[in-house]
Amino acid sequence: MKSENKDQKAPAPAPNPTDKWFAAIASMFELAAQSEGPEKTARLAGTLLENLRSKGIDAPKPVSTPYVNTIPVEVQPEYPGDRDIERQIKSHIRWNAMAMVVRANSNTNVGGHISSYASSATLYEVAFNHFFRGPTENFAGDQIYFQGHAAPGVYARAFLEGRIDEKKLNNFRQELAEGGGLSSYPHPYLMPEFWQFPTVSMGLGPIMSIYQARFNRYLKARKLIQGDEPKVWAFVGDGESDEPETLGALTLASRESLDNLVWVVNCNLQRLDGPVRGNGKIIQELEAAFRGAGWNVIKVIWGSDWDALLAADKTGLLIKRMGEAVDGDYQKYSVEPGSYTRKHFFGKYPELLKLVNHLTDHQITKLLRGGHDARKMHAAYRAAMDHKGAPTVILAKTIKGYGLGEAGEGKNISHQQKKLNEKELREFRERFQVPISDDEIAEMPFYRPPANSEEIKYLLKRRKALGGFVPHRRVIAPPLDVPKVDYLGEMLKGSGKMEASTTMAFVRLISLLLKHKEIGRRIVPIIPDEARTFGLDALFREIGIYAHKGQLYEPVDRNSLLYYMEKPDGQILEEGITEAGAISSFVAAGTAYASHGVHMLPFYIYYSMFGLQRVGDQFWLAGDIKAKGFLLGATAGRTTLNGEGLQHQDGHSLLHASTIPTLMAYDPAYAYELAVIIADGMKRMYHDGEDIFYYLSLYNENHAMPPMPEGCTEGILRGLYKFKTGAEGLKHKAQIFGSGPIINSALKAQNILAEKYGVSADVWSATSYKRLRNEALNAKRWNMFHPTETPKQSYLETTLAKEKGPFIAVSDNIKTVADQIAPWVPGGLTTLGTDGFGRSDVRSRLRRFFEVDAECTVIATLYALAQRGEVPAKLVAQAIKDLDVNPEKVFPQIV
Ligand SMILES: Cc1ncc(C[n+]2csc(CCOP(=O)(O)OP(=O)(O)O)c2C)c(N)n1
Ligand SMILES: [Mg+2]
Repeated sequence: MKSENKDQKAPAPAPNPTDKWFAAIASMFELAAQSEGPEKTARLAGTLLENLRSKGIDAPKPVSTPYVNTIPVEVQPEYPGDRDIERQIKSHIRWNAMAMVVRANSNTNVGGHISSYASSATLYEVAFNHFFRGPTENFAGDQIYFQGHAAPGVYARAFLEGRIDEKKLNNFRQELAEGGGLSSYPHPYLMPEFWQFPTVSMGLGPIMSIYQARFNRYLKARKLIQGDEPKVWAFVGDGESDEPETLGALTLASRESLDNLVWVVNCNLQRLDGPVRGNGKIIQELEAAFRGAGWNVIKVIWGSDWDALLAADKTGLLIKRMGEAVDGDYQKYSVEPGSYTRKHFFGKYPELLKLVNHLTDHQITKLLRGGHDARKMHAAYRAAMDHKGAPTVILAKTIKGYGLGEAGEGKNISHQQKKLNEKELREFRERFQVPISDDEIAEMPFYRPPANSEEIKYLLKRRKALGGFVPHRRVIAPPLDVPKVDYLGEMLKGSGKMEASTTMAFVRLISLLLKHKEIGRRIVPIIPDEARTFGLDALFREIGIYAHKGQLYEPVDRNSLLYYMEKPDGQILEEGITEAGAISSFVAAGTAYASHGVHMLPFYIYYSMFGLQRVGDQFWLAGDIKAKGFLLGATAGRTTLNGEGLQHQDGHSLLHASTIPTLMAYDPAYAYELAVIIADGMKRMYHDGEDIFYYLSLYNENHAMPPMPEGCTEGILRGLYKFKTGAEGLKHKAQIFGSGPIINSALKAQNILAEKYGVSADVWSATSYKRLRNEALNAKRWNMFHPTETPKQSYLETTLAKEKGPFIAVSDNIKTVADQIAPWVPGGLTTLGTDGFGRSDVRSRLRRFFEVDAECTVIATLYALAQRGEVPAKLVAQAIKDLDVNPEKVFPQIV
């Protein structure tokens, strides 16, 4: 330990109760408590601290405040719009949103949700009329993550705006109906000119919005975009806040000072089954979490009707009562008549009963919650827009199914309600004064006021003033001039005597791409704390790590050539240990062409086991949102990643990858294959504009990288090509497919088979079983529907048709990966793979254990020949003996 430095300034002493300042302030608070009550005094203390902070004094920040609105009525701004017209517009939207769901279900039972939008209509409408900015020539537009289940409300508004016609509205959730329909939830893949961000898998919208806001800053810092900064808005459910992804990245947003980010949590106190926190208060719980994480928190709990009650509450008893009641109570107040609330909420204290003596039961029923009050929401949004230095969350209290009355307002079944009877429809119509006659009501017609009505003129004027319609996804990025494979020429030449892994080859490849004049600066290397593992650490110094504050400290390795360099325009996104965050960055970068009109090329390299398996739903979302880029599952293979064992060894990512329709899945063995696949991928995605993305396995085993053989480009891309023909003049013939470094098992087996057993085996590199299968399926399907025409043959079928002998596949993946093509392999496919949990050990023992080594490949080949009657069974038995394989050995596959 260092000796204490006497010259150092001593820390300020803790406040001493005898200190004159302390004593004065303390006695003032005591006086306040006596006259105003403890609740008001606590609020006073909070406001005082806040005041001090606004004057630059670093006063402590409480994580929770009383259960009242954060913005006091005294500082609430004037409402800038025409509230009557806005209310009418909102009512029409409410009706249409409800009608589209109820209509769809009366015809088809396709589902849909009424109550989420019913609770959030005001949250959206205030923002549509006053805050959301649409894209213009020079502005990307605000980026809005709508709550997935509120989609009917967004469609209903677009209907009033004239962007969606009645037929489409009628075909909500019936996308395959004649003339098309509307997707159930926000899916850019299905409605590419409308939705920007998929949100319906709970938690993904929230986390993506944080990384989107950060990526916007990254683009700006790197001078790839200019002009006004979009606001990123995320509408989140209170139930959704239980997803780890929702709250998991909060501190990133505050650390990065993302004041371009606003979350609105719709606190309707309910989720699907019932209350979010019946015994507690979700708003208070979230407030503490967000404040603790450094966010600006604005609570909008009470509507304007409560202002007078709070002002009249001289003792703070009302605030105390508000704090006492739990969410389960508040839900009850929303379903019971005003008399119930009078008795059970106010009635707990006689003084509070007096406070509401002047109100009828009906008036008590109508006391609004903050999230249903446009003025309160407007004040919150205004404050969020003006807040600097930190992201804002607005916790808005609402009622689930607001306006549905008996049909579901505040009820536990509310989320699932999708049918209303005629009586309920009439009540809804009356409550929101929708001009639909008694004769028509049972038909649930949609209602759109005439084009020249005040409402429509107002609505369009507001959108025009704000730049245009939202949501609106537009793709304006011009095609990129991507480098051809020759640019990666050195990767095609082979490594000579030197051995390398495909991971090392990738490091070389990305270094070359970073130097390319057109695309170099558009490359976004994304790494979740694993750069050193993959040998990418040299990039730290070459292109820098993005850090909005730069580097405020001297890194410990400053004197080394490749030090850990952070800088404001750094190119690498070093995410730390968050695969969920890293894939969110991938999505933000991979969709910059649509959200900013700028092509970016993300290369997200990660530990393959912690990708598709861990955050697979986000990979799926990347397909939906049409993200482009390359995902690199490094340290792939159940046996190539030796030592690490069961939780690390991946043998199934390629199978996961094959489930995502637009994900191209490759398992390259050699550096030149990698170069060919990536060059073609860049062309397909960024030049030809295909909506696809790529997954490639990378391995860490060093082996010789051969030069690229002539004429194999098509085979590499389509999934299979002959790499090395077997010896001539032998009696038997076989075909072995190898992938990744396990191609070396095939090549070694080729030698043994030729030398010892008279078998000439051709060795193939199988780069994409997924692609082979999909092409084969397509051909088969075409043939089925065109039975009288000349059948088509897939690439796989044509390629294998002329080959002789049994087919054997060996890879470092579970067998189902190669088995994808089995139906089209003449005579069937014998597959070797790594089914079962991994083990920690060295490669050679692992490969024997999983039976994917050269010896087991020889045995499998001979056995396949024996089954065809081409060699005697005893030759197989002999080989098992010769090659020292124990036939009774344990095998990890579990039945
Ligand atoms: C990951 C995930 N799990 C479950 C669901 C099914 N689900 C859809 S909405 C919902 C309840 C949503 O409650 P909340 O977030 O409070 O939203 P609200 O509708 O109340 O505004 C559930 C469980 C889902 N869409 N995504
Ligand atoms: Mg909810």
